[in-house]
Amino acid sequence: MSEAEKRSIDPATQKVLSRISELEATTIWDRYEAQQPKCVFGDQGLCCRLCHMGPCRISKKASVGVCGATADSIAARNLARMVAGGVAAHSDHGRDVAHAMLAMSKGEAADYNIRDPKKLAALAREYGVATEGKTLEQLAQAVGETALSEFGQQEGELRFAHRAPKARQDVWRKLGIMPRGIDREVVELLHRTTMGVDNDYRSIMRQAMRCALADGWGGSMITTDLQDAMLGSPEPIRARANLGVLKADQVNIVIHGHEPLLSDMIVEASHDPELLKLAKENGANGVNISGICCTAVEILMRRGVAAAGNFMQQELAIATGAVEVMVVDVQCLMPSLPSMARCFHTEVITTSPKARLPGVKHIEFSLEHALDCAKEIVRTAIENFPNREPASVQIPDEKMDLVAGFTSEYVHRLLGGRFRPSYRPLNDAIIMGRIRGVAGVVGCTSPDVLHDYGHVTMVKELIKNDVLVVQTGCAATACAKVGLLTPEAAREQAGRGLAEVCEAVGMPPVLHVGACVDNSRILVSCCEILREGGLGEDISDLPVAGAAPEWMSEKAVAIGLYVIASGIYTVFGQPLPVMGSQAVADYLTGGLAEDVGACWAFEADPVKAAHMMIEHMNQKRKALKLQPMMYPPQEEKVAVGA
Ligand code: BF8
Ligand code: SF4
Repeated sequence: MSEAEKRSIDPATQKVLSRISELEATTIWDRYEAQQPKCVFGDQGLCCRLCHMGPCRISKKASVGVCGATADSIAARNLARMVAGGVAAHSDHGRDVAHAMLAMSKGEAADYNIRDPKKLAALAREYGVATEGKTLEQLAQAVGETALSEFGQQEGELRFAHRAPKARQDVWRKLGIMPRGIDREVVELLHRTTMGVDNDYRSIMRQAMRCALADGWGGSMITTDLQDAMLGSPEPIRARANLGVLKADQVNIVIHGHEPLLSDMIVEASHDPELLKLAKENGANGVNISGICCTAVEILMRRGVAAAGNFMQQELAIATGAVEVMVVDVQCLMPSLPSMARCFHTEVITTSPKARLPGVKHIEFSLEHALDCAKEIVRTAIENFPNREPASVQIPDEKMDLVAGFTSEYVHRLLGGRFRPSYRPLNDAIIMGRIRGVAGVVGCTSPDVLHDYGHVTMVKELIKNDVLVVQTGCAATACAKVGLLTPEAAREQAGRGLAEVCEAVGMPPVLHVGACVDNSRILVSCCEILREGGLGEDISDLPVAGAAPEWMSEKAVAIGLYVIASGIYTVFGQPLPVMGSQAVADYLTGGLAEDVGACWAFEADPVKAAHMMIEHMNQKRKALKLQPMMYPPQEEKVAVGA
């Protein structure tokens, strides 16, 4: 096995990695190796740096920190702060979208409009705004203002939390974790976890849940819904994924990060006749846009723009030698990008005032001049094309077809038909045992594990066992690259029951529902399934499970926790950094179930993890007294306990 094969199962990634070994550049994998072995204290959650009496490390020699903090409170505080970081990232993105909607409504963001007026009207009604006789701008103003007020709200309950079934809302109220205001929950969690405040790990974890819920049913949900209204709600769309989408004869602009307000404009600018003419004059056959990470997903879902890769592939895109500009906004940007770019002609451009890289060109994005800013970026890329060294261009061939864009609203229509939109066919398929349940397989890629292996292996095992899979973010890109996001995958790889359902409506067995903020769509779909009837009263009754087999980000921890606090059992590939505290580990993997009806599990083997999820679904099916599965498994399955 080559070094590259030990790092990724993706042939395109392997090819570029082999090439990089000849360059004066490191990749995330090299730097990961240089960091081994991991610091045990940090890895187990037993290092505290909260005040300058420390840093403190819990060991046999010292069982408490200088202040007396135990392993339990240190591990819980560290994890809680990861949650706060993740919630802040998703939610600050949402805040900017709300600002953009408001600016647009006042004529201060003239390049934007409302592409989905129906969704805007539905949001206005949900927010209690009378819609009759109102212009789109008036509705956008009301929705933007209400959404913004959710961030600074001090008392009461987040509005979208009321989308959850009544039984779930009761769980949250009883436990005192109903989120009040998005910023408030983040600030309170940070306050509670400073030196000498909350030192009861259960109490810390409850506030962590409240904060996480303010993301899932607040910041992330606002992001998803307002973006849909402004940029258009996704509908199934064909696209391609992997490094092979880069084009040797065109100007390549790779969009990387998370916020689609600018990337949407860059796509627009790439069609500008004047810029296309300039590209020709510079020797290029056009301007080719592709993306990395969640920004890629956002424009893939709405405009069919290709995904060049997931998180672990960002440096590799540059290392093809074919990228004129990598334009970044916020989140998951490796600070190493400029050094990789220096090996080639690639220009990295930062655009957000919140995310700068030293020595890197900065073209600041503003709502007022969005299209002009996008055009400047496209022009910079075109003018950089002649600097490309054709001899150093090595683009791997790999690119795979996919279908993406399955929002909760679209699935409603897809299953029930235009005249009778309904989740009934899905519920019936679950009740009758054609589909065992639904799994959300989401999250990052990481050098901690073999790249893409966890996602692909887990998803194949799940669909083989008649589990419908929904995906977001880098996980979806991993599975897209091997063809799992095509309708054909149903016939070729899914169990018989799932294949029958997919073939009847022409959908893939793995539904791409969007970026990481769009995990909120999965929550909404769960609510819809419950409302349709026959599968219980609460989200925790449903035969559903979540997983993040290759997680690495604080955002993944925030998502994991809000998914669990919403009642969904979730398996992470690598344990959370709390294992140094038996009490916290036990609470997260067991005690939580008493509080919120679901808990975490950790399993590195994706096949075993898939069977833990399957077993969980079987138990929920039993509790609901659903019919036995219609068809026996196609082949012997690995026997794994729950
Ligand atoms: O928010 S899956 S590596 S890109 S954190 Fe980052 Fe993880 Fe990818 Fe999108 Ni989500
Ligand atoms: Fe040490 Fe306590 Fe300060 Fe943490 S808060 S560094 S455990 S003294």
